[in-house]
Formats: sequence, structure tokens, C-alpha cells
Amino acid sequence: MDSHRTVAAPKKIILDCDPGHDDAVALLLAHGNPDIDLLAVTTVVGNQTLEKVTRNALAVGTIAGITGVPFAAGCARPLVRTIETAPEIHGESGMDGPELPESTIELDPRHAVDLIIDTIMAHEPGTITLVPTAGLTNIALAARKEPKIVERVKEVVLMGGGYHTGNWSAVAEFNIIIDPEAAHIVFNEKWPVVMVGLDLTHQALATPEVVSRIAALDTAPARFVRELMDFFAAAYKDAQGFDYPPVHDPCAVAYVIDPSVVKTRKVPVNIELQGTLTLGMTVADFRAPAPKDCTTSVATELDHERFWDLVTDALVRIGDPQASTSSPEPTQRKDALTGSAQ
Ligand code: PIR
Ligand code: CA
Repeated sequence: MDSHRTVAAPKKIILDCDPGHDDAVALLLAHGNPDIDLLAVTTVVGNQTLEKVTRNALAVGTIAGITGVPFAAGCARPLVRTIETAPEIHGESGMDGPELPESTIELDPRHAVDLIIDTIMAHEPGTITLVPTAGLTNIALAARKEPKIVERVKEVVLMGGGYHTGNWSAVAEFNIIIDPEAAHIVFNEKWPVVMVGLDLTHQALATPEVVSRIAALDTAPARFVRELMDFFAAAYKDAQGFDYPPVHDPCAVAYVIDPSVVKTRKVPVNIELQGTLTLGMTVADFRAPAPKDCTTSVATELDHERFWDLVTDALVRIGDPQASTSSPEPTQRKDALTGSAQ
């Protein structure tokens, strides 16, 4: 019976990002999907400087019509290492390609680390999922500043690492190698960590079919995604020889929305901090069934079609937020059509 049907409560997440073409898609997916309750958006140095990625995050929020969600800037450099950015993939702005609007969102005055801690401590234990799609500096610092958050967080579903390949060295992925000490902290805390790494995200290719399906929506956010993907595709072809670009970050959000879209396997993972050739490697131990107290798992297989259905559906739901706030009400529009409006 209808009255007995239970609808699962949306999953509360904090998105910690460095937009970033794929971070932008992750933010759009999180905002547009009804099973996600986006509690906060925080930024950290990564694809570009903190200033640039924060500007980009606010611009994406503006395009998506996000209101009532705090956006806060976090760490401007990694814990130990010097800053390393990725202009060859994301351009000088960190999100080259589309023209960015002036933001209508005001930045929260708090440091991202404090916003993360405040938000987790203000909610019931076990209800918040952290979704980092950048270096782990903010998350590591939050765990050090307020250790109580570790047992309150439901899980950390992060885009980073890879158990069979790297993209910033032969064996290390960008989000991990830019702040390996932070990654070490995050992977060794007692919270559950789901590593959505390159093994998985290299299956999330923005093929021409995918991009034209999105472009056909013909809304401002969809056109924005098309322009992002055009730049990202060219950069990925030049820099890494990919036919189509892998859209990493929304895979972590998709896992939170529907874990059946992303297959995972429980396996111990730790971060290499000593190696001269292997710094930042996410070393996964597949030799035997994971021990009972294992807190880490790795993403292995993506349902490509359902993943892109989720992204497309989120864009359909987002619609054209700027157009609908500035265009006349349907009744006025009727007047306009009959020529009485001026
Ligand atoms: C993507 C990124 C950095 C470098 C390259 N070559 C490609 C960014 C993405 O935003 C994603 O979060 C992660 N880091 C993938 O490595
Ligand atoms: Ca990112």
C-alpha cells in the first residue's frame, strides 16, 4: 500500500573539491540528484590555486542555481609539499573552456576545515558522507583539529588513487600525490574509506554520444557541461593520449547516490610516503580476503550507462535556473505573446 511505502532519506554529503572540469560535473550531479542532500561545498588547492578553484566553485554554483548551501575556501597549500597544479589538463583558470558568470553566491567566512567540522558535529552521528574530489589537505586537517569527527562520519567516498595505474606518475594519481601526507592521514583513520580511483574513473569516459545527449538538453547548465567537456577532451588527448576524457569526480557522487552503479571490493590500502619512484602510490593488498578490521575498499567496475543516466537526469532536473528566475511568469508570457506586454 502507498501509505506504507518508505522513501529513503536523501544522503547528506559535504563535497570538498578543486574545480576542475570534472569537479564541476560532480557538483552538478550532487545538486541535481534528489537522493543527495548537499550540506556544504568546500575548496582546496589542487587543479589550480585556492583562489582560482574557489572562484570556479562559486561560478558552478551560480550556473546550477544553488542557494542556501554554504561554500567555504580551505587550504591554500598542501601539508608538507610545495604546490603542484594541473594547468595542462584544466587550463590557467582551472576550468578553461566556458565563459564563467559573475558569482551570485557569497563565500562563507569560515575556513573550510571549520565548516566541515561544524557541519559534522551539528548532525546526528553516522549521517554524513564526506566526498573529497581533490587533494586531502582539508579532510586530514579536519580530522586532526577535531578527532571526534572521525567516528561521526558515515564514510569517506573519495576520488583519488588507483591500484593499477597512476596519472601524475607511473603509479600515483594527482589527488594523492599532491598531498601524500594528508592522504596517509585520511586512509589510516578509523572511518570507512571508499577509494574511487583511476581503475574506476577511466571507465567514465565522456564519449561523443554522452556529450551530445547532454548538449541536446539545451539548457545553460547543459551547454556549460558541453563546453567543459570540449576543453577537457582536447586537453586529455594532447596531454595523455586519451580518445575521450575520463570524468573522474562525479563517479564518487554516483557511488553515494547508488552503490550498485560502482562495484567495490574490500581491500587494505595504504599510501607510499618514502618511495623515490612510488611516492603517493595507493598500495592495495589483493593477496587474501581482507581482514575483519579492514576499513578501506576500492572501486573496480562502473555501470557506464547508468552513471551517465544519473548525470543527464540531474541536468534535466536542474533545468535552466537563471532563465526561469528572470523570465516572465506563464500568465505574463501569454500577455507578451498577445502583444500587450512592453
Ligand atoms: C585530472 C585531475 C588532475 C590531473 C589530471 N591529469 C586529470 C584532477 C581531477 O579533478 C580529479 O579529481 C583528479 N584530479 C584525477 O586525477
Ligand atoms: Ca578534482
